[in-house]
Amino acid sequence: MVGIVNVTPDSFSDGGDFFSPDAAVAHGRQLVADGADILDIGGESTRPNCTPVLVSEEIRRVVPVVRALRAALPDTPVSIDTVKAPVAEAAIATGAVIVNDVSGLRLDPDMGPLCAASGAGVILMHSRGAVADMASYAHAEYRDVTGEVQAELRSRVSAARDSGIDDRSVVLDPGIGFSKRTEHSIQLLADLPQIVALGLPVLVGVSRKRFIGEITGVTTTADREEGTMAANVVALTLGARLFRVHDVRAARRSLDVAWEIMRRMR
Ligand code: HH2
Repeated sequence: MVGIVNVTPDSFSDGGDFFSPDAAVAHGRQLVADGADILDIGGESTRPNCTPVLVSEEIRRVVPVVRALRAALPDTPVSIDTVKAPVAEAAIATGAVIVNDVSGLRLDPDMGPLCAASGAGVILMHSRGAVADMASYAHAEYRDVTGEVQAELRSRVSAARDSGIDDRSVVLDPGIGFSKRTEHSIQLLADLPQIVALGLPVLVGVSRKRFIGEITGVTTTADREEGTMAANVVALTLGARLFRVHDVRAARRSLDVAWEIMRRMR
């Protein structure tokens, strides 16, 4: 279970809630108490038309939070959600051990070599385009969404290998809601076994996303928790093994119950 700590003023569901380091650290502690195994710290929103964040500002946002969380929760691995190698480098120097790159190593040529040299774990997420438009529909044209996402993820795995990253450090993520319309996100989740077939652990990030709002009619992002639970449980049954969520307690409980049943299936 990966708990989300957004140190941003503008994230789509919790922007501004944990923008001060103290609030972010208190939130991280709560998420771990609720059952998070990993905390994912982000200092830049990917919501469409978000304000670009300078490297120096992103470092200023995330490094104190990584440092404080490492001190407060030394047994909880910290992941840094960034597409910028200098931000990842600063976070790793402060104790982060996983790089969550929503561009799948596409946007910063230094990211792959940095991850290889540091031995960090790497989440390779599928997306298209730049940070400002990757969560929009600007590049959401597909003839076969699952086939194309699978092929593009395979090429990101090759890029990771070319940088010297060990396959054992890599997790794949289909990038739900990134360069995808609602029908694409739903189809990808339904076809998750084809992403699992790439042979690496799969993470899904469905938490509170737009496709849930479009299915249920729920516009308030924080009220999309029931839909989030349903999508996570289905993803678990289809092979996902890591879940990036805002509401860790509800996700932990629902996935623990689903898993107890699943592991006895004959
Ligand atoms: N989704 C978001 C951000 N980072 N990382 C991975 N690996 N997978 C995801 O699905 C994913 C992600 C978007 O959610 P959030 O962090 O809540 O919003 P924002 O980008 O507005 O900060």
